[in-house]
Amino acid sequence: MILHDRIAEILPAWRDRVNHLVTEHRDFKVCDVTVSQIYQGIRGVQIQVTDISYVDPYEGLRLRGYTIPEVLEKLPRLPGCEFPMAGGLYYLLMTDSLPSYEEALEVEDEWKKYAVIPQYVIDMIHTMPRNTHPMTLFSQGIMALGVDSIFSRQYLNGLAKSDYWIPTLDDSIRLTAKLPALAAVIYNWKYRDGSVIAPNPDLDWSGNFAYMIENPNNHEYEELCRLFFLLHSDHEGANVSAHTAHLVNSALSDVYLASSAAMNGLAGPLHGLANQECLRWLLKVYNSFESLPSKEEMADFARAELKSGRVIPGYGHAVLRTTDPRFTAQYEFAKKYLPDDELYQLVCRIYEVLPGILKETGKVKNPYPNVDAINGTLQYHYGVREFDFYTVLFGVSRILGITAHAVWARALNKPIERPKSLTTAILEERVAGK
Ligand code: NMX
Ligand code: MLT
Repeated sequence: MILHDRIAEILPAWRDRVNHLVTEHRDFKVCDVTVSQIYQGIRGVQIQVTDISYVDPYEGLRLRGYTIPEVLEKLPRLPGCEFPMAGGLYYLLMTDSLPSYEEALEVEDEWKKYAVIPQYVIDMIHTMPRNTHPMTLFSQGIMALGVDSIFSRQYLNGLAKSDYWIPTLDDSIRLTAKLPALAAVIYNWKYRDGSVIAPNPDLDWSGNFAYMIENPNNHEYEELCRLFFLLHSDHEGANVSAHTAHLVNSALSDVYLASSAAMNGLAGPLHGLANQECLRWLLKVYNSFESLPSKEEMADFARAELKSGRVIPGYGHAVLRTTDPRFTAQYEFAKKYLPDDELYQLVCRIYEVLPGILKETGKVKNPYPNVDAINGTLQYHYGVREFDFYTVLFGVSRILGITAHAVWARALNKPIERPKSLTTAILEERVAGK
């Protein structure tokens, strides 16, 4: 397949670069670790190298070196579409180069071969209690798909280490191919009549999700899916979900196991679940006022929230120190397609006021919005109002990045990840100079 061919072509040069660093500069010190970093979530400690994406604190995400506006401009799109095909994005993430239109289509066509969800996975989901969180179902579904892992089978048959990346890529294509349909099975069972709608071969990967949940606003919602799935695909290697996947996959657990584990991290309210929490909070604000609050009213409301010890979802970030460009891209979408939407206008009002209020606290390091501050608003506008589902959409997209990291970790022979922990007594002795 085209991704295999391209990776095989560029891999020797990448292996040379890594070998050179490891052999010629093995003792070069990359960073120090302080006591406060150890106790504060290993924040800022540079523990990994990955080339799939990078987050600059002041500029935000670059996917394979390209900013979000560049990716949106340069990736190929289908005729009549404003936003690019996810197939082209996957080509970029996997191969480090921008695809031609034909190359993006080839990935889309490969996905179409594997897009259908096996009946046993549907049955498993349909037997779960109705109140199961959609992220639990999503994680379970991914695990269940793993019975067919090509990597795990070939590993048992003695596959050479230098070839681990090949079945990892095979698994990655088969898993990512099924994600829109898996998400749609979950959505239709949780919130609709449980119908299983087969993917439409005439649509792309992203557009198919809109089709399979029978979204009535089809064309605009398809466009939103293309944008949303692009924006959430990766955020370098050390966020909770990507790092979890990397750790699990480093034990040579296959990409199904690693992606499922990642989704369990994404399901946390400080990470991906923040988009669900964000919309809940936005509706709470909306319902507290009869019309759009004034700046003063909004500021008073936000101060009261902070005073009661709550975090304001959608604001702040562990790495970013500016407005998240993924927020900005969706903000632009809303400005164009839903300028009169009252929740969007509330998002704008909050954006005017909240950074100043968060700065007043003196402790929030990034007072600006992250991606979650707006994405639920757009879904809500297009009728996807079941906000506990939003993190599944984030997950569908994020596994594109996670699997690209996994293929390259295997291609570059990264070993099992196993740092070191200390005891409090050891640390006390060290700081005392003993
Ligand atoms: N509202 C209220 N307080 C906040 C916020 C916020 N939005 N963001 C940070 N703080 C507090 C934080 O709780 C901490 O307080 P304390 O010292 O009392 O424990 C203090 O400010 C310093 O935290 P930071 O160093 O600025 O942030 P950190 O790197 O620890 O955490 C987040 C980053 C994203 C977890 C944090 O900003 C947060 O909880 N935000 C709200 C949840 C959210 O939007 N998460 C989504 C992240 C993005 N995603 O897509 O996954
Ligand atoms: C993400 O997209 O993973 C989030 O913004 C969280 C992060 O980068 O830490």
